[in-house]
Amino acid sequence: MPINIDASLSAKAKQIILSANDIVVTCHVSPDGDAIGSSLAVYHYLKSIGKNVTVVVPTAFPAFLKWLPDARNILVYKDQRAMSKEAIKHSDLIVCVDFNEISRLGEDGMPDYVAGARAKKLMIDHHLYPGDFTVLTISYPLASSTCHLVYLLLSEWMQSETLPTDIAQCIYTGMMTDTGNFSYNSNDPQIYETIASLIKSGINKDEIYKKVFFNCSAGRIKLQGIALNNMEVLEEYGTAVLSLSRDELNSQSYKKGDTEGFVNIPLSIHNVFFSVFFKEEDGFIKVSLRSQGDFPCNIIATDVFGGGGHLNASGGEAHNITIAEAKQKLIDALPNYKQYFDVELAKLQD
Ligand SMILES: [Mn+2]
Repeated sequence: MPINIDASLSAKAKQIILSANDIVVTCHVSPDGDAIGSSLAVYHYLKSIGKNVTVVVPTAFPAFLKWLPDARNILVYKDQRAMSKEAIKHSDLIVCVDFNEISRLGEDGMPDYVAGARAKKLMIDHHLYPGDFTVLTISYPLASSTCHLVYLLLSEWMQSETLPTDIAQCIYTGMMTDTGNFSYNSNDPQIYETIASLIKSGINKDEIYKKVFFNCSAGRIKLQGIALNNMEVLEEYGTAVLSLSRDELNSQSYKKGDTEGFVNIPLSIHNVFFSVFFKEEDGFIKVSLRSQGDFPCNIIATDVFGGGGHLNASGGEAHNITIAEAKQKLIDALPNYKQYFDVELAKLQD
């Protein structure tokens, strides 16, 4: 179903923007491509109509997004507290993109600071269950990315199907990353009509792909090799288990973010629908769980590892045991979930 942004919502949002002068744009903690892309797209638009704009994000964002136009001007609240607070304090409008609840602004006091600011808040987002901390909420949970919503709004506000190239680059980056390069949530023709318009706006989508995805450190690729070498596949459960010990992580000078996405790799194995990744952090073992279809990995995350999350993506922790013991704890627990395994095992192909 194409996304049709309600015309009166769009007009009201534009009115709110036109009547503001000093505007802060912000997004969720640990910003991803959609969060940074939508923040910078809105930033460039607001600049183009003469507003004084600052992007303030709660925590640092990944290096593979630093090439985005004006990314160097982004303030990180956690690291640039005084300047960030100054911008928020002096703003008369805060545009909140790609998050639904004020608590998504992190754990460093930014939620309270933004909630207490005199500025009006405007939300543009695609997560379920928007909170009620704004004067206007533009929420379309069926949209595949916030960047796509931003495209629909800006093309309406600027009365043009094509947009300035810098804005188009930001929007494409978020659309691409939030759909795994158009491999999920991406079956609507409207997405490709929008991409056509972005290419007409001057983006080079192949270059953007390279900048974002061909940007790994050698250490990350080596850690991927070690994790896969440690992989165990439990065929009778359609399950794969990965692990990385502290020593293995240290051997490749591990940095935060280096193991992002590893847990998804085993899901590309024929007839594997449940993947668990154990990573030895300082003092505990972090457990990431992913599944496909109707298999509820969050139930196992909650029962076995005191965590939780979504049906197909969840996490938990194991304390005071070794990585081998944590793996065994999982393997011993699997028979308790026979009813769920049976549903997925019945769907498997030869
Ligand atoms: Mn998003």
